[in-house]
Amino acid sequence: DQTGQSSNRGAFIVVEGLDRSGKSSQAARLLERLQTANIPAKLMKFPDRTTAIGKTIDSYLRSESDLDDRAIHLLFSANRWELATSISSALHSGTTLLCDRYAFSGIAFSAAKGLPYDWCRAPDISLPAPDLTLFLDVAPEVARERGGYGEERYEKEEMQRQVRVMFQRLGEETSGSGGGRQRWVTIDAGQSIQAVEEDIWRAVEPLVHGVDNPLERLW
Ligand code: T5A
Ligand code: NA
Repeated sequence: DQTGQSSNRGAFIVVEGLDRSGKSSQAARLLERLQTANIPAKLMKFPDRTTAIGKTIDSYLRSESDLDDRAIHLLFSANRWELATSISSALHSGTTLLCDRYAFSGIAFSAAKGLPYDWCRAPDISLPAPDLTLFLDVAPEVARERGGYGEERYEKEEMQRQVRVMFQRLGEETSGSGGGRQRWVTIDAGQSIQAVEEDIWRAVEPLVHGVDNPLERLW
């Protein structure tokens, strides 16, 4: 465009991490920062517990119901697919989209339970791919000390340890040759809330005026 800052679409930025790594706190701060800078931005969250599928997921996570491991995995993925069109239309209308958890959580948690990694990845193939994934990395023993830990199904230290290994594998695959333009940045989430916010801003700032490359599909 005339300013030379051509921006075909908004950036798709995903925040991932272990339970209690500070994703929601940081996503909210980032949204506020973008809005203060007059950048059109929107925040989404997965699981989106408000839809019919989301309500089933919510009940499962709060241990009010039980489901086969594969069935719940597919519901988490279906919950993303039911919002995939709104993700791409928001991006193409120029909105920067922040997403609190996405397909990487889907794979990491189910694979940590023992389901085959490739099987876990299959239902998320060809979802809109983030331009940037911020992985908030924190030692499970640090996360454990934070507010609210242990209230939901997966918030046990041994499970979180397995999940962390899976996230590391996903990060290597995403930033490796198969990842196209998709970037994976690991953030030390064991720091103060303000220090984490600054590290995140450094990674996000180059994308806030929009991106030119077409929206990719996962894997
Ligand atoms: N899941 C999810 C799957 O199995 N498959 C999937 O496909 C998906 C999408 C629910 C569960 O679902 C699983 C993963 C999860 O186990 P959720 O709804 O995102 O996922 O979980 P929540 O309970 O909402 O969020 P988390 O537990 O992950 O917490 P956050 O968002 O990481 O942390 P936040 O910001 O709420 O902070 C937690 C506490 O820590 C403090 C905060 O003030 C708060 O008290 N805190 C800090 N304290 C010190 N230093 C810092 N830097 C801090 N940052 C935050
Ligand atoms: Na959260």
